[in-house]
Amino acid sequence: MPYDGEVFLIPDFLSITEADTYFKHVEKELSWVPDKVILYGKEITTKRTMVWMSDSMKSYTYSGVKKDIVSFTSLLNELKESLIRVTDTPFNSCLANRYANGSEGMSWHTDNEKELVAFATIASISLGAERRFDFRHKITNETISLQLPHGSLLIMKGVVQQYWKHQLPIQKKVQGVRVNLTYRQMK
Ligand SMILES: O=C(O)CCC(=O)C(=O)O
Ligand SMILES: [Mn+2]
Repeated sequence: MPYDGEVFLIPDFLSITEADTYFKHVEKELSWVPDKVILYGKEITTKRTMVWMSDSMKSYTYSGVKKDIVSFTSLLNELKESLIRVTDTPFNSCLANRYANGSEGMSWHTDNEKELVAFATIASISLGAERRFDFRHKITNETISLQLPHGSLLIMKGVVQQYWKHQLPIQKKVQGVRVNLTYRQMK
């Protein structure tokens, strides 16, 4: 980021072989469920699917909607341990999102839920189809776009969530599945 927070992208954090292994693993082993979010006061079910994983918690309520939480698979726990070493952040949970194709995305938001440790680093691994990822500054409206390839690591750090929103835009031309793993530090 030019100002107000730090973002790092490591496009080849995982080798293609490692990324393929993780992608197959999450496709096969995770029980993907649609997300429920409150939009304009109404509960809606998203097309994208998700899984929450945590070291300890069993459920968590966000925007009035209760989410089930499962334990880490051993492979995703190994990835957590390596991200803890690389970023020096004690991650204890992971939100996995699955987008079946480019008609699914996630609209503008910040990751600043009260359950998250404030200003804590978030580590985001992308698997599968490459997608664009946008940041928009809350005051200046400056927009910055990145490409998130298979096996990349995006690190969001410091005050970035206070000043910038982010989105995964819909990209109708993208055919393939994308999975995103965001490792987080919950209170
Ligand atoms: O899929 C992505 O890259 C973004 C996901 C995201 O922003 C979130 O889970 O909060
Ligand atoms: Mn987010």
